[in-house]
Amino acid sequence: MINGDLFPVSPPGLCVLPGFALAEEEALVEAALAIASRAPFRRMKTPGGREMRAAMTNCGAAGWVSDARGYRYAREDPQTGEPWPELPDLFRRLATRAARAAGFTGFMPDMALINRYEPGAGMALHQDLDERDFSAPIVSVSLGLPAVFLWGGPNRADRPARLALRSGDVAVWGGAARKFFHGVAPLKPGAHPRTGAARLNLTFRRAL
Ligand code: MD3
Ligand code: FE
Repeated sequence: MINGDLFPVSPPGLCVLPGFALAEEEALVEAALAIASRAPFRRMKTPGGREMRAAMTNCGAAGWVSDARGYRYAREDPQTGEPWPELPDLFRRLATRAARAAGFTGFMPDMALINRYEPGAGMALHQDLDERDFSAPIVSVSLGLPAVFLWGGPNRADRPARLALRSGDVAVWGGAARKFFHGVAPLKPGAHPRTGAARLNLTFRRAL
C-alpha cells in the first residue's frame, strides 16, 4: 500500500484512513449507544422548521443543536436540561491518533456529534461553521452501514465528488477542506452486524 494506509485526497486537508477504527468498532458502537441511552437520538428541526433526516445526539463539553432559534453549540441537552454525557477516553484517544496520522498533531476534541442514519436518510450539502476555531480539524468515524459521502468545494455550486465510507473508516478534515460543502447521499437499505439497519457517524470537533 502506498503511503502506509494514509490516503490524502484532494482537496488539500481531507485525509481518509480506511479501516483506521475497525479494531475498535464494537467498543465504539457500544460507547455511542451508552451515550444515546442518556441523551437520546432525536431528529432536530432546522431553523426553517424542517425535520432533519439524521437523528443526532452529542457528548462532551457542548452539543450541536438546531431549532427555530438557529444552529449553535449548547452546554446542556435541551431535551433533558442535563449536561451532555462525557466524551469517552476511547473517543478522545482515537480522534487524537487519527488527526496525528493525518498530520494534525495535538488535536484535542472537546465534543463529538453522533449522527444516526437509517435507510433512505441522508444529509444535504452544507458547511460546518458553528465551531469557534477553524484551525482545528474535524475527525469523522463511520460505523455500521456504508454510505456515500459527498464532498463539494468552497462554493455551494461546486459539483460534489462521491466517496464510499465503510464501517471503521476515519476521515480527517482540516486546512482548506474544513469549510468545504459536504453531505451524505441517502443510505441504501441493509443490515450491519453491530448496528442493524443504521449507520452511525461520530464527528470529533473543537467547538468551544
Ligand atoms: C468536512 N456529517 O455532522 S462526516 C456533520 O457522515 C456531517 O454524518 C456527515 O457532515 C456524516 O456535520 C459527514 C464528515 C465531515 C464532517 C464534518 C466536516 C466532513 C466535514 C466539516 C467540514 C468539512
Ligand atoms: Fe457537516
